[in-house]
Amino acid sequence: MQTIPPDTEKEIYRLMVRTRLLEERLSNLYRQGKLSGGLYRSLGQEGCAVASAMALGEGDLLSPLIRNLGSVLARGVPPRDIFAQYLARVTSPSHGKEGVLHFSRPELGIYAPTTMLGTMIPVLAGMVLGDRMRGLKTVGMTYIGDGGSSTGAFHEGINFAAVQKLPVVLVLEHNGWAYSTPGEKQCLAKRMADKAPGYGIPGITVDGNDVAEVYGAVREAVDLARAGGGPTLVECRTYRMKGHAEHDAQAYVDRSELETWREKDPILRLERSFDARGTFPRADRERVVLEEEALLDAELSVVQAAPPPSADSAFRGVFLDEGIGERMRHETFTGGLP
Ligand SMILES: Cc1ncc(C[n+]2csc(CCOP(=O)(O)OP(=O)(O)O)c2C)c(N)n1
Ligand SMILES: [Mg+2]
Repeated sequence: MQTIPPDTEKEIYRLMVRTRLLEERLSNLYRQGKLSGGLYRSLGQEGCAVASAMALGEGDLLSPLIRNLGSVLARGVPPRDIFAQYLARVTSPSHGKEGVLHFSRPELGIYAPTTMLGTMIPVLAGMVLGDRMRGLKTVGMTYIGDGGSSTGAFHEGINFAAVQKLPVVLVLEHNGWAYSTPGEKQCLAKRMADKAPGYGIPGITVDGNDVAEVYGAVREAVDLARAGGGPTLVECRTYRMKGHAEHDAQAYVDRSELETWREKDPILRLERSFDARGTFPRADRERVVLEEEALLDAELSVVQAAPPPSADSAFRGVFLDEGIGERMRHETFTGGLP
């Protein structure tokens, strides 16, 4: 397993703090009735999202799920884009028409998830297949939950990626719940990584709240994929510390389970590890937290000043805008598109 370079480890710490503080602000806005839709937290899973995305290289592709705010921040999406999405401002990547993480930033290699769980696996497999046909060595990473790994799209996508030896890294966030359905009612396999040999690909299980383990395993999977070794399934054992979304009070969860996992919090774990090794002293970490607080406050006030989308914009960008469809059809028929 590869080790994390010291600077990357510090950056992972900063990005986990950013993710958590950003979600705390979103949670307050949700309670004030200011968000236009739901809020899906990644509390307790920030390490998995951030460390996996940090293992990608430049030009690689990533499609997040609802618990992967940390992944998109790690790929360079600024917090103001996230605030603007949730507050439905015209300045958001989806121009105020869609909330949550359903937006693309192709220049950062980020592609919006479709809502149907599992479907981004075949989509991403197709994208990296296209890149391979053009001679590029792009790696594609996407995520799936323990629940989502029961879908047909998961099976079709991973099987297709496997037989085509496509450079896909699938991070399976095994957090114990799929909405209110507990793990044992979802799948009888104790290790979700055991699904991988059924497709003839490597599967590895790591502690998803230990960023060193996540980064090491995912980095190895990325390197293997880029070298032509095909996909890897990386199962990250973690825990969903909040309900499915802010409107879900988690009444079905045993409180003692939350207490156990609170001790395994990924930020706390990394802080303890820094202390044990005598690297990245507490005072420096506190500075990071203050910097992140200031950044988020500044970005939020800019976003709050922006307007919502105009009513007539509802009709734009729904279908292919005029001209684009014509051009795409022409380029497809004449072989202009890859
Ligand atoms: C095919 C499909 N079925 C159901 C849903 C509704 N849904 C959205 S998230 C979710 C729970 C998913 O659980 P899991 O995959 O374990 O991810 P987690 O929420 O735990 O991160 C469900 C049932 C959906 N989006 N797609
Ligand atoms: Mg789950």
